[in-house]
Amino acid sequence: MMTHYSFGVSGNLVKFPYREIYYHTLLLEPFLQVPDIQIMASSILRRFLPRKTTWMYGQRMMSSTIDVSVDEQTGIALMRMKRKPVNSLNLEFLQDIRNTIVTLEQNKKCKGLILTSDVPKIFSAGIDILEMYQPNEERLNSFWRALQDMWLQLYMTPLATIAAINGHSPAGGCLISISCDYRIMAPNYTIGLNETLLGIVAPFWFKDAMCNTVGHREAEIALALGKLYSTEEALQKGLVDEVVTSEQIMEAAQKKMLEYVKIPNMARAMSKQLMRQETADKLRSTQDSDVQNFVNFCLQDKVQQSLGFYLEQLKKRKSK
Ligand code: CO8
Repeated sequence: MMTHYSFGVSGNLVKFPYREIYYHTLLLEPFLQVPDIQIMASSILRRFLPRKTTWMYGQRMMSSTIDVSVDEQTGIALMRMKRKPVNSLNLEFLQDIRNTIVTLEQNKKCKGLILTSDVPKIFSAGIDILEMYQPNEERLNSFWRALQDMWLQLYMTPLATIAAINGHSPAGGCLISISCDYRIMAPNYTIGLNETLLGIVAPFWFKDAMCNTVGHREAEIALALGKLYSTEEALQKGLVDEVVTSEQIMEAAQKKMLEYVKIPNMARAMSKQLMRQETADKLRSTQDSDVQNFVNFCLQDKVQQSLGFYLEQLKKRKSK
Protein backbone atom coordinates (compact mmCIF):
# COMPACT_ATOMS: atom_id res chain seq x y z
CA MET A 1 0.00 0.00 0.00
CA MET A 2 1.26 3.46 -0.84
CA THR A 3 0.53 6.27 1.60
CA HIS A 4 0.92 9.88 0.51
CA TYR A 5 1.37 12.79 2.87
CA SER A 6 1.62 16.16 1.25
CA PHE A 7 2.42 19.36 3.09
CA GLY A 8 1.98 22.38 0.86
CA VAL A 9 2.87 22.59 -2.80
CA SER A 10 5.36 20.49 -4.62
CA GLY A 11 8.92 20.91 -3.33
CA ASN A 12 11.74 18.59 -2.32
CA LEU A 13 10.38 15.13 -2.47
CA VAL A 14 11.64 13.24 0.53
CA LYS A 15 11.39 9.59 -0.13
CA PHE A 16 11.26 6.98 2.56
CA PRO A 17 11.17 3.87 0.47
CA TYR A 18 10.62 0.96 2.78
CA ARG A 19 7.43 2.38 4.23
CA GLU A 20 6.64 4.04 0.93
CA ILE A 21 5.83 7.35 2.48
CA TYR A 22 6.36 10.43 0.36
CA TYR A 23 5.94 14.01 1.28
CA HIS A 24 7.09 17.45 0.29
CA THR A 25 9.28 19.56 2.50
CA LEU A 26 10.51 22.57 0.58
CA LEU A 27 8.01 24.99 2.03
CA LEU A 28 8.27 23.48 5.50
CA GLU A 29 12.06 23.28 5.54
CA PRO A 30 12.83 26.69 7.16
CA PHE A 31 10.22 26.09 9.86
CA LEU A 32 11.47 22.60 10.58
CA GLN A 33 14.83 23.99 11.64
CA VAL A 34 13.15 25.58 14.70
CA PRO A 35 13.20 23.11 17.64
CA ASP A 36 9.72 24.03 18.95
CA ILE A 37 8.24 23.56 15.51
CA GLN A 38 10.10 20.25 15.16
CA ILE A 39 8.43 19.02 18.32
CA MET A 40 5.02 20.24 17.12
CA ALA A 41 5.51 18.66 13.69
CA SER A 42 6.61 15.47 15.40
CA SER A 43 3.47 15.22 17.50
CA ILE A 44 1.22 16.02 14.52
CA LEU A 45 2.94 13.43 12.32
CA ARG A 46 2.83 10.81 15.04
CA ARG A 47 -0.95 11.15 15.16
CA PHE A 48 -1.30 10.30 11.52
CA LEU A 49 1.41 7.73 11.00
CA PRO A 50 1.20 4.16 12.29
CA ARG A 51 2.78 3.82 15.74
CA LYS A 52 5.99 2.06 14.83
CA THR A 53 6.63 3.97 11.62
CA THR A 54 10.00 5.54 11.07
CA TRP A 55 9.56 8.88 9.38
CA MET A 56 11.66 11.74 8.25
CA TYR A 57 11.50 15.43 7.57
CA GLY A 58 14.33 17.53 6.21
CA GLN A 59 17.45 15.62 7.16
CA ARG A 60 16.11 14.02 10.35
CA MET A 61 14.63 10.59 10.68
CA MET A 62 12.99 9.32 13.77
CA SER A 63 11.30 6.22 15.06
CA SER A 64 10.46 5.16 18.56
CA THR A 65 13.81 3.33 18.79
CA ILE A 66 16.20 5.34 16.63
CA ASP A 67 17.09 8.98 15.99
CA VAL A 68 19.02 9.79 12.84
CA SER A 69 20.32 13.07 11.53
CA VAL A 70 22.35 13.75 8.42
CA ASP A 71 24.79 16.63 8.12
CA GLU A 72 24.58 17.44 4.44
CA GLN A 73 27.75 19.49 4.46
CA THR A 74 29.98 16.72 5.75
CA GLY A 75 27.91 13.80 4.45
CA ILE A 76 27.96 12.25 7.94
CA ALA A 77 24.87 10.65 9.48
CA LEU A 78 24.50 10.05 13.18
CA MET A 79 22.30 7.19 14.37
CA ARG A 80 21.38 7.07 18.05
CA MET A 81 19.82 3.90 19.36
CA LYS A 82 17.23 4.55 22.04
CA ARG A 83 15.32 1.37 22.78
CA LYS A 84 15.07 1.54 26.55
CA PRO A 85 16.11 0.20 28.94
CA VAL A 86 19.17 -1.43 27.31
CA ASN A 87 18.88 -1.20 23.49
CA SER A 88 18.26 -4.93 23.31
CA LEU A 89 17.68 -6.11 19.76
CA ASN A 90 14.16 -7.37 19.17
CA LEU A 91 12.56 -8.04 15.78
CA GLU A 92 11.20 -4.55 15.20
CA PHE A 93 14.36 -2.80 16.38
CA LEU A 94 16.48 -4.90 14.03
CA GLN A 95 14.18 -4.02 11.14
CA ASP A 96 14.40 -0.35 12.10
CA ILE A 97 18.20 -0.42 12.11
CA ARG A 98 18.37 -2.15 8.75
CA ASN A 99 15.79 0.10 7.14
CA THR A 100 17.60 3.17 8.41
CA ILE A 101 20.85 2.01 6.81
CA VAL A 102 19.04 1.29 3.51
CA THR A 103 17.51 4.78 3.56
CA LEU A 104 20.85 6.42 4.28
CA GLU A 105 22.49 4.46 1.47
CA GLN A 106 19.91 5.93 -0.91
CA ASN A 107 20.65 9.47 0.23
CA LYS A 108 23.29 10.63 -2.25
CA LYS A 109 24.59 13.21 0.19
CA CYS A 110 25.31 10.65 2.88
CA LYS A 111 28.74 9.00 2.90
CA GLY A 112 29.34 7.93 6.46
CA LEU A 113 27.38 6.70 9.44
CA ILE A 114 28.26 6.98 13.13
CA LEU A 115 26.36 4.58 15.37
CA THR A 116 25.97 5.35 19.03
CA SER A 117 23.54 5.01 21.91
CA ASP A 118 21.18 7.43 23.54
CA VAL A 119 20.82 5.15 26.56
CA PRO A 120 23.26 6.14 29.32
CA LYS A 121 26.05 3.61 29.95
CA ILE A 122 24.74 1.01 27.49
CA PHE A 123 25.60 0.78 23.80
CA SER A 124 23.47 -2.34 23.31
CA ALA A 125 22.76 -5.34 25.56
CA GLY A 126 22.68 -7.53 22.45
CA ILE A 127 19.82 -9.70 21.40
CA ASP A 128 16.60 -9.29 23.32
CA ILE A 129 16.69 -12.54 25.27
CA LEU A 130 12.89 -12.48 25.46
CA GLU A 131 12.83 -13.15 21.71
CA MET A 132 14.56 -16.48 22.38
CA TYR A 133 12.95 -17.42 25.67
CA GLN A 134 9.64 -19.32 25.42
CA PRO A 135 9.27 -18.10 21.86
CA ASN A 136 6.56 -18.27 19.25
CA GLU A 137 8.21 -20.36 16.53
CA GLU A 138 7.06 -18.23 13.62
CA ARG A 139 8.27 -15.04 15.25
CA LEU A 140 11.54 -16.73 16.19
CA ASN A 141 12.06 -17.46 12.48
CA SER A 142 11.38 -13.85 11.48
CA PHE A 143 13.52 -12.58 14.30
CA TRP A 144 16.61 -14.52 13.25
CA ARG A 145 16.09 -13.58 9.61
CA ALA A 146 15.88 -9.92 10.68
CA LEU A 147 19.15 -10.27 12.59
CA GLN A 148 20.86 -11.81 9.56
CA ASP A 149 19.50 -9.09 7.27
CA MET A 150 20.51 -6.28 9.60
CA TRP A 151 23.99 -7.72 9.91
CA LEU A 152 24.46 -8.17 6.17
CA GLN A 153 23.29 -4.61 5.55
CA LEU A 154 25.57 -3.11 8.18
CA TYR A 155 28.58 -5.29 7.45
CA MET A 156 28.49 -4.66 3.70
CA THR A 157 27.15 -1.12 3.53
CA PRO A 158 29.08 1.13 1.15
CA LEU A 159 28.77 3.86 3.80
CA ALA A 160 31.79 4.28 6.04
CA THR A 161 30.72 3.22 9.53
CA ILE A 162 32.06 4.06 12.97
CA ALA A 163 30.78 2.67 16.26
CA ALA A 164 31.01 5.21 19.07
CA ILE A 165 30.68 2.70 21.90
CA ASN A 166 29.52 4.81 24.81
CA GLY A 167 28.39 1.97 27.07
CA HIS A 168 28.41 -1.79 27.63
CA SER A 169 28.35 -3.80 24.44
CA PRO A 170 27.88 -7.54 25.03
CA ALA A 171 27.02 -10.18 22.39
CA GLY A 172 24.81 -8.62 19.69
CA GLY A 173 26.10 -5.20 20.81
CA CYS A 174 29.62 -6.43 20.11
CA LEU A 175 28.45 -7.80 16.74
CA ILE A 176 27.14 -4.38 15.73
CA SER A 177 30.42 -2.80 16.84
CA ILE A 178 32.69 -5.22 14.99
CA SER A 179 30.59 -4.85 11.85
CA CYS A 180 31.54 -1.18 11.64
CA ASP A 181 34.72 -0.03 9.89
CA TYR A 182 36.16 1.56 13.04
CA ARG A 183 35.44 1.44 16.78
CA ILE A 184 35.94 4.09 19.43
CA MET A 185 35.07 3.13 23.00
CA ALA A 186 34.71 5.00 26.28
CA PRO A 187 36.45 3.64 29.41
CA ASN A 188 34.92 1.48 32.16
CA TYR A 189 32.59 -0.56 29.95
CA THR A 190 32.71 -4.11 28.63
CA ILE A 191 32.48 -5.62 25.16
CA GLY A 192 32.61 -9.17 23.84
CA LEU A 193 30.77 -12.22 22.58
CA ASN A 194 29.56 -13.72 25.87
CA GLU A 195 27.05 -16.19 24.38
CA THR A 196 28.52 -19.27 26.11
CA LEU A 197 27.75 -17.67 29.49
CA LEU A 198 24.08 -17.92 28.54
CA GLY A 199 24.47 -21.55 27.50
CA ILE A 200 24.12 -20.64 23.83
CA VAL A 201 26.59 -20.61 20.95
CA ALA A 202 27.46 -17.65 18.76
CA PRO A 203 26.63 -18.55 15.12
CA PHE A 204 29.42 -18.91 12.58
CA TRP A 205 28.97 -15.41 11.18
CA PHE A 206 29.43 -13.81 14.63
CA LYS A 207 32.56 -15.95 14.92
CA ASP A 208 33.77 -14.94 11.45
CA ALA A 209 33.30 -11.24 12.17
CA MET A 210 35.21 -11.69 15.44
CA CYS A 211 38.06 -13.61 13.75
CA ASN A 212 38.29 -10.88 11.11
CA THR A 213 38.71 -8.34 13.91
CA VAL A 214 41.01 -9.93 16.51
CA GLY A 215 42.37 -12.98 14.70
CA HIS A 216 41.57 -16.67 15.00
CA ARG A 217 43.35 -17.53 18.25
CA GLU A 218 42.02 -14.61 20.28
CA ALA A 219 38.51 -15.22 18.90
CA GLU A 220 38.77 -18.88 19.91
CA ILE A 221 39.60 -17.96 23.50
CA ALA A 222 36.99 -15.19 23.58
CA LEU A 223 34.18 -17.41 22.32
CA ALA A 224 34.98 -20.38 24.55
CA LEU A 225 35.11 -18.26 27.69
CA GLY A 226 32.31 -15.89 26.71
CA LYS A 227 34.85 -13.20 27.40
CA LEU A 228 33.71 -9.68 28.15
CA TYR A 229 36.72 -7.40 27.68
CA SER A 230 37.21 -4.19 29.58
CA THR A 231 37.69 -1.16 27.34
CA GLU A 232 41.44 -1.25 27.98
CA GLU A 233 41.74 -4.99 27.18
CA ALA A 234 39.63 -4.50 24.07
CA LEU A 235 42.04 -1.84 22.86
CA GLN A 236 45.01 -4.05 23.59
CA LYS A 237 43.51 -6.96 21.63
CA GLY A 238 42.43 -4.80 18.70
CA LEU A 239 38.74 -5.35 19.39
CA VAL A 240 38.41 -1.56 19.47
CA ASP A 241 40.65 0.92 17.69
CA GLU A 242 40.64 3.91 19.98
CA VAL A 243 39.70 4.84 23.55
CA VAL A 244 38.54 8.30 24.57
CA THR A 245 36.36 9.60 27.40
CA SER A 246 32.57 9.56 27.07
CA GLU A 247 32.66 13.35 26.77
CA GLN A 248 35.09 13.19 23.84
CA ILE A 249 33.64 10.24 22.00
CA MET A 250 31.39 12.06 19.53
CA GLU A 251 34.09 14.54 18.62
CA ALA A 252 36.58 11.72 18.11
CA ALA A 253 34.08 9.81 15.95
CA GLN A 254 33.39 12.87 13.79
CA LYS A 255 37.10 13.52 13.38
CA LYS A 256 37.84 9.96 12.31
CA MET A 257 34.82 9.89 10.01
CA LEU A 258 36.07 12.99 8.20
CA GLU A 259 39.17 10.96 7.34
CA TYR A 260 37.00 8.18 5.90
CA VAL A 261 34.68 10.40 3.88
CA LYS A 262 37.62 12.27 2.34
CA ILE A 263 38.62 9.11 0.49
CA PRO A 264 36.96 8.74 -2.92
CA ASN A 265 33.70 6.99 -2.12
CA MET A 266 33.74 4.22 -4.67
CA ALA A 267 37.33 3.20 -3.99
CA ARG A 268 36.72 3.09 -0.24
CA ALA A 269 33.49 1.13 -0.58
CA MET A 270 35.03 -1.35 -3.02
CA SER A 271 38.03 -2.00 -0.81
CA LYS A 272 35.64 -2.72 2.06
CA GLN A 273 33.71 -5.09 -0.17
CA LEU A 274 36.93 -6.81 -1.12
CA MET A 275 37.78 -7.42 2.53
CA ARG A 276 34.30 -8.57 3.59
CA GLN A 277 32.58 -10.20 0.61
CA GLU A 278 33.68 -13.74 1.40
CA THR A 279 32.44 -13.56 5.00
CA ALA A 280 29.09 -12.10 3.96
CA ASP A 281 28.62 -14.61 1.13
CA LYS A 282 29.13 -17.47 3.54
CA LEU A 283 25.98 -16.43 5.37
CA ARG A 284 24.09 -15.39 2.22
CA SER A 285 24.47 -18.86 0.78
CA THR A 286 23.19 -20.56 3.94
CA GLN A 287 20.62 -18.12 5.33
CA ASP A 288 17.71 -20.57 5.37
CA SER A 289 19.59 -23.38 7.04
CA ASP A 290 21.08 -20.93 9.53
CA VAL A 291 17.54 -19.85 10.50
CA GLN A 292 16.49 -23.46 10.86
CA ASN A 293 19.55 -24.33 12.97
CA PHE A 294 18.92 -21.39 15.25
CA VAL A 295 15.23 -22.21 15.71
CA ASN A 296 15.96 -25.89 16.41
CA PHE A 297 18.69 -24.94 18.85
CA CYS A 298 16.56 -22.41 20.72
CA LEU A 299 13.61 -24.74 21.10
CA GLN A 300 15.66 -27.35 22.98
CA ASP A 301 14.63 -27.77 26.64
CA LYS A 302 18.20 -27.39 27.84
CA VAL A 303 18.64 -24.10 26.00
CA GLN A 304 15.33 -22.80 27.33
CA GLN A 305 16.42 -23.72 30.85
CA SER A 306 19.74 -21.89 30.44
CA LEU A 307 18.03 -18.79 29.09
CA GLY A 308 15.47 -18.85 31.92
CA PHE A 309 18.26 -19.17 34.47
CA TYR A 310 20.22 -16.31 32.88
CA LEU A 311 17.17 -14.04 32.91
CA GLU A 312 16.63 -14.84 36.58
CA GLN A 313 20.25 -13.96 37.32
CA LEU A 314 19.83 -10.63 35.57
CA LYS A 315 16.81 -9.83 37.73
CA LYS A 316 18.59 -10.96 40.94
CA ARG A 317 21.62 -8.84 40.10
CA LYS A 318 19.29 -5.89 39.78
CA SER A 319 17.61 -6.45 43.16
CA LYS A 320 20.99 -6.56 44.99
N1 CO8 B 1 17.52 -8.96 26.62
C1 CO8 B 1 16.38 -8.69 27.29
N2 CO8 B 1 16.35 -7.99 28.45
C2 CO8 B 1 17.53 -7.55 28.94
C3 CO8 B 1 18.74 -7.79 28.29
C4 CO8 B 1 18.72 -8.54 27.06
N3 CO8 B 1 19.82 -8.79 26.36
N4 CO8 B 1 19.72 -7.23 29.01
C5 CO8 B 1 19.13 -6.66 30.07
N5 CO8 B 1 17.81 -6.83 30.04
C6 CO8 B 1 16.79 -6.33 30.97
C7 CO8 B 1 17.04 -6.76 32.41
O1 CO8 B 1 16.51 -8.05 32.66
C8 CO8 B 1 16.33 -5.68 33.16
O2 CO8 B 1 14.93 -5.95 33.07
P1 CO8 B 1 13.91 -5.53 34.25
O3 CO8 B 1 14.05 -4.04 34.38
O4 CO8 B 1 12.58 -5.99 33.76
O5 CO8 B 1 14.39 -6.27 35.48
C9 CO8 B 1 16.58 -4.43 32.32
O6 CO8 B 1 16.89 -4.91 31.01
C10 CO8 B 1 17.76 -3.59 32.81
O7 CO8 B 1 18.90 -4.44 32.94
P2 CO8 B 1 19.95 -4.27 34.11
O8 CO8 B 1 19.24 -3.92 35.37
O9 CO8 B 1 20.82 -5.48 34.13
O10 CO8 B 1 20.75 -2.98 33.60
P3 CO8 B 1 22.23 -2.56 33.99
O11 CO8 B 1 22.38 -1.16 33.48
O12 CO8 B 1 22.56 -2.85 35.40
O13 CO8 B 1 23.17 -3.53 33.09
C11 CO8 B 1 23.78 -4.69 31.06
C12 CO8 B 1 23.12 -3.45 31.68
C13 CO8 B 1 25.27 -4.67 31.38
C14 CO8 B 1 23.59 -4.62 29.56
C15 CO8 B 1 23.15 -5.97 31.67
O14 CO8 B 1 21.74 -5.82 31.61
C16 CO8 B 1 23.50 -7.23 30.97
O15 CO8 B 1 24.60 -7.74 31.14
N6 CO8 B 1 22.57 -7.76 30.16
C17 CO8 B 1 22.73 -9.03 29.51
C18 CO8 B 1 23.49 -8.85 28.24
C19 CO8 B 1 23.68 -10.15 27.53
O16 CO8 B 1 24.19 -11.10 28.08
N7 CO8 B 1 23.27 -10.19 26.27
C20 CO8 B 1 23.42 -11.36 25.49
C21 CO8 B 1 22.24 -11.56 24.62
S1 CO8 B 1 22.52 -12.91 23.50
C22 CO8 B 1 23.08 -12.23 22.05
O17 CO8 B 1 23.09 -11.05 21.87
C23 CO8 B 1 23.58 -13.13 20.95
C24 CO8 B 1 22.89 -14.40 20.88
C25 CO8 B 1 23.37 -15.19 19.70
C26 CO8 B 1 22.42 -16.31 19.36
C27 CO8 B 1 22.93 -17.64 19.67
C28 CO8 B 1 22.23 -18.70 18.87
C29 CO8 B 1 21.61 -19.75 19.69
